[in-house]
Amino acid sequence: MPVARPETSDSRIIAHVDMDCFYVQVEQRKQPHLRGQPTAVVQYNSWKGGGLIAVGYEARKDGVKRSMRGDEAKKVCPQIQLVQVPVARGKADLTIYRNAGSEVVSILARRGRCERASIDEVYLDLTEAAETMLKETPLESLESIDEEVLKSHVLGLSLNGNDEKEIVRQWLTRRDADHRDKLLACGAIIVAELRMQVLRETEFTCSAGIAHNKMLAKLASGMNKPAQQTIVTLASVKGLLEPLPIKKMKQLGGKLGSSLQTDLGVDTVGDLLQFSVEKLQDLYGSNTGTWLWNVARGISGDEVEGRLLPKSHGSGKTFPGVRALKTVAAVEKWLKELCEELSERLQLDLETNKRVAHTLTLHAHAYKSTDTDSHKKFPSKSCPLRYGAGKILEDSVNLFQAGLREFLGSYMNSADGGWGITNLSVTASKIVAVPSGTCSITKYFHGQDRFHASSEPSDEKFAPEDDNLSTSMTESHSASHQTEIGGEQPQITHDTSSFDQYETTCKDEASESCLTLKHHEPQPRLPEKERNINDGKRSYEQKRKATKEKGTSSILRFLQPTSCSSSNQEAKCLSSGVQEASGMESESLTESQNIRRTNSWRYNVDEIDQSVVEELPPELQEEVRTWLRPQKQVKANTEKRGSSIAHYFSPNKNEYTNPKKS
Ligand code: TTP
Repeated sequence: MPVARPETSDSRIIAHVDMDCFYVQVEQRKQPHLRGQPTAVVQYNSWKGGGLIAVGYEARKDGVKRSMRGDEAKKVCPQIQLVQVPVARGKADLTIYRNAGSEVVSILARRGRCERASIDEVYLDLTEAAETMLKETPLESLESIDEEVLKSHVLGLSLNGNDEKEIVRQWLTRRDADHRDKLLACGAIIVAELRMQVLRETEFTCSAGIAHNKMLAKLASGMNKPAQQTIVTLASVKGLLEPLPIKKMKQLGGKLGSSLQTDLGVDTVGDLLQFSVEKLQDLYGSNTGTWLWNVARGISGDEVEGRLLPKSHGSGKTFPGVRALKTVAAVEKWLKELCEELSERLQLDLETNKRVAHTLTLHAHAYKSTDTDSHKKFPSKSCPLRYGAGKILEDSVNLFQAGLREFLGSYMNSADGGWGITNLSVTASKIVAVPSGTCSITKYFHGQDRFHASSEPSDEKFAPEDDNLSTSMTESHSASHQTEIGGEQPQITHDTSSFDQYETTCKDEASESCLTLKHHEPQPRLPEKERNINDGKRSYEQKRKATKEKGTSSILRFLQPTSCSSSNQEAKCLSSGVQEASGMESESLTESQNIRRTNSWRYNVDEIDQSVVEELPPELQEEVRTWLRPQKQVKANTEKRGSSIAHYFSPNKNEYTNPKKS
């Protein structure tokens, strides 16, 4: 849901930098003989020459479009060079592009707060740098201005066939210019310098939009490509926005945009101007109504977040048409590949950036072959993330099975047949820095429990409303982003939403987890000691067997409702920790709901496997062991020490005393 944030200041200087035909540039740097040649990057599946995922500007001139397949591109441009995207584990491997994006980010971050918005997009807050420049060097006294700055496009500036660069020079150096325009001019100089630096150090060109907020900067960066920059002056905002199709605006590509069209007859942003804020609030609620009113006027208070790293990691694959996965075994096989990739990236993130992810989400697109209810969506499911490829796989399989049961409904069992999976992805999100303090186990696991239902995971990656503008870091395969050709071809599409959509939940979560920290306590650990990516190389079956033999393998598994007598309930219990991604559930629970939920936990002390305890951070093991001692003693101990662990495991005294009898 969009969030209405008032402008903090209309003299902020925000830039949006977008790499030009990014994958093509990366491939051209790798194979310099491709430079200057019409080039496109195609997906790994070679059917009909492979689907084009990035098209170089030389090829675009010849009429090649991203919606084409390789064979079609060759028809319109016979000399086109088609480069296949790197492949690993039977799917596209985007590592080379991610790394290239990181190179660029590290350069852009030198002049101001930098937010990595996708694999090839960055927001910069250059307000401070622009103010400093303006103080130090009055623009009217600038003696030489670089060509790259003079090539800027200044929206609203009348050129009248005159020398464009000269007009831009005059605009940049106007003595009587509005202060905010002067800051924009400084922003343009800084961005041009940064772009040239990127070119020198990486050999990549990029384009940029410079404006007073993120929304306007983003709109402008794509207006003049490649290797150019566009400035949005305050005076040009109305003219820029008015003709834009409403569905092209960020967050208006989906249902909200459709409602504006059908219910209010709003086709362009300009059409929205006729509605008062009260009217929009009446129709769409206070927040969304205000946000819409702001959008129509180019108002957006969204801050550039200082974040150089991705907000989530995802691994996914499409299986369209006859390639649909029709058995649980086939799904498990692919989940193994996806989970191993995800685990490797999480491991790398942990080692390199000291960050941990808290939530695992499984998304799928599915169909039922014999069903009137074919529009029903496969529910996205999430659970706390446990490190180690084997554990991620185990949890993903559980999430999948929980989703499948729900998708099929009670009248159909989830055995093989009658259904097909056309898209599968696993995402690790809620990534936070490993805190330097630690938290108590109670708070840690309570935190994890909260994470279960704290957001709508499908919004993180597959928000239908966001499918029009941005791209993101993760390879994902939302149907809403696909251009299916013949319904047969795998299509690499870009997650268009994860970054922007994800921000609010991540931010909230991060601050929330900070609240649980006690800085005087020892260094926290990951929930699992097993973090070795080699884990994933063990077969899933082996892993499962081992888990079964060992008993409960993790504390999260242990923390599940019992009374799994019926097979249905058993199945539910099996998917321990699985919760539907149903919005702000735990955040909005009332006290009584919380009590009810707490009371639903049951456990059996006898079933607690020693390995569960061993998986805990050493400083907490003793606390748990103490608690596991005979009831009386535990009770005395916990009361004396005021430990909250008992409260967590034991919602009420009777169950606590003898859970088996309850
Ligand atoms: P974009 O920024 O959308 O496009 P681009 O960089 O190729 O070209 P432009 O100059 O017009 O911005 O996407 C960035 C990269 O993401 C792109 O090079 C390839 C990849 N990508 C996909 O893999 N699938 C997709 O559906 C899209 C849109 C992009």
